[in-house]
Amino acid sequence: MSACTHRDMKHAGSLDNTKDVEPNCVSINVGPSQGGNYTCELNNASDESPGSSNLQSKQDYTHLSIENPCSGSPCFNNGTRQAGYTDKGFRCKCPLGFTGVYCKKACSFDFEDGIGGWEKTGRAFIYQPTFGDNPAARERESAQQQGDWWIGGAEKRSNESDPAGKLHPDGADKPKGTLTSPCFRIVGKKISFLIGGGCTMAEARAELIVNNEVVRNETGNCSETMYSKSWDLVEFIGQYAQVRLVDESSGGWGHINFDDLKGDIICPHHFDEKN
Ligand SMILES: [Ca+2]
Ligand SMILES: [Ca+2]
Repeated sequence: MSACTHRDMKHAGSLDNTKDVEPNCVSINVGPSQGGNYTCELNNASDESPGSSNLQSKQDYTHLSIENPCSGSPCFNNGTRQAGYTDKGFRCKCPLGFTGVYCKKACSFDFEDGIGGWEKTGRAFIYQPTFGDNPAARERESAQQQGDWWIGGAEKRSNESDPAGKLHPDGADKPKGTLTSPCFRIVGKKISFLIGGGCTMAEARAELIVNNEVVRNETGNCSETMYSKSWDLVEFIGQYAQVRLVDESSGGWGHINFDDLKGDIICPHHFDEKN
C-alpha cells in the first residue's frame, strides 16, 4: 500500500489519466470522510501474480480500478507491465539491461534503431548506419547484415529512401575515423558481433576498451561480407567497457563493417530509460 496523496485523489475519478497518479497504482479505494479528508487506499501491485494485494470493494468505500490491458503480459525478460501511460494502455518497465517497448532488447547495439549513443570522430562513419545490403546492390559481396541496419565503412545509404549501392562520397577507403559505443557492463564471459571489410589489424578493426585500455581487437576478412566473431571476456566480468571501430587507412580495404554486438552485456541505466 502507498500513502494516498491529494494529487491522487484529484484524479481518482478520471482513471483514464493515470500519468499523475502513483506510477504503480492500479486500483484505489476511496473511503468515508474523516474530519474533512477522504480516506483512501492505493494498491500498488502492478502485476496480477498470485498473492498480489489487489484491493476489493468494501463497505462504505468506493472501489475504482484500472482495467489492466496487459493480461498475458506483453513484457519480456521479467519486465513489469504497468497500466496507463501510453496509447497502448500500458508500458513495460524494463529491468536493467533490457530496453524497447516490450523489454526484448538487451542493449540497442544492432543499429536497427539508429546509431544510438555511438560517437563519431573523423569522416569515415559520418553516413552510418547503412540501410540494407548496399554492397550487393552494386554487385559486390553481400554484407550479410543482421536486420536492416549495420555499419558499412564504405557505404552511403543512411536513409531508406536513398538510392541503393552508393559509396561514401569521399571514396570508399579514403576517409578515416572512429565510432565508439556507449559504455556497457560485461556480465558474462562472451560477447559476439559481425565484422567485415578490411583485414589488416593496424588499419581497420574493432577494439574492446576496458579501463581506457584496448584489451581485444578483431579485423575483417577483406570482403564486404560480415562474419560472426566473439571474444571470451571472463576476466572482465563486472567491468564497464566500450567497443570502438577504428579506420586508420586510406588505402585498399581501408574500411570496416560491423553489426549486431550482443551477448553477456547490459546497458547502463540511463540508456535503458531513454528507450
Ligand atoms: Ca543490424
Ligand atoms: Ca578508410
